[in-house]
Amino acid sequence: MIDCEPYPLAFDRAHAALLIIDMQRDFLEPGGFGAALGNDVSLLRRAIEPTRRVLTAARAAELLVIHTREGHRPDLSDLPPAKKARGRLKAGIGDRGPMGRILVRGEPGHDIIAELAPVAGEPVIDKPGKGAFHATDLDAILRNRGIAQLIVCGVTTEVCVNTTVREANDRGYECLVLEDCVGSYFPEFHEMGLRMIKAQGGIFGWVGRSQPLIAALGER
Ligand code: TIU
Repeated sequence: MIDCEPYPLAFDRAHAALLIIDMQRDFLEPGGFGAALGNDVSLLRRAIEPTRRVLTAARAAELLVIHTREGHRPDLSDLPPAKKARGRLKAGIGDRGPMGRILVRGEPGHDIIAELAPVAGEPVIDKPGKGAFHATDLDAILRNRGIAQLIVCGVTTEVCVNTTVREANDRGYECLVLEDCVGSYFPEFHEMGLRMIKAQGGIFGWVGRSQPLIAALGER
């Protein structure tokens, strides 16, 4: 049992995967797209070290580890015009940004930060939306491996993490979101994003901290 809210989760390590969402340079690094929009990236960077510890423990426990990245094809054929237009940005998705073309696959800013770089054998899901299930093969990969529980880390709490947890919940997965391993540019949205998941008896899933999970992964 893992200590978390709204009540302890019966962790099933044989059918669990670690899902790390969008820990990309453009969202987390000073000088990236997120920072260029005026956001304080330190609010996201707090999640890096706890996530690195969870990743190390998950690899040692031979859990399936899956990484996601938000981004689009270089020809932008998978970028909805409505998403392109949103925000009325001078430099938006597909345009030149501080770290290459913004949220375009293959560009430096689209890459996962070095601290959490995927290793061989860890699927990387390139997703065009906020949710990791929309228009991806994530569900197929999870089902083929018999995964029923997702340990969720990444950014941002109320956007891609929340959207993905809601998608996962509707598909029958149990999600445990690690609150010290997720982050938002908006502290109030972070707080409420977590509360929305665990409210009403865990309407979308569970919220806990990394340490109890790391301890559980260390048990054999
Ligand atoms: N990964 C993710 O959350 N993408 C976003 O666009 N997040 C924002 O908070 N904008």
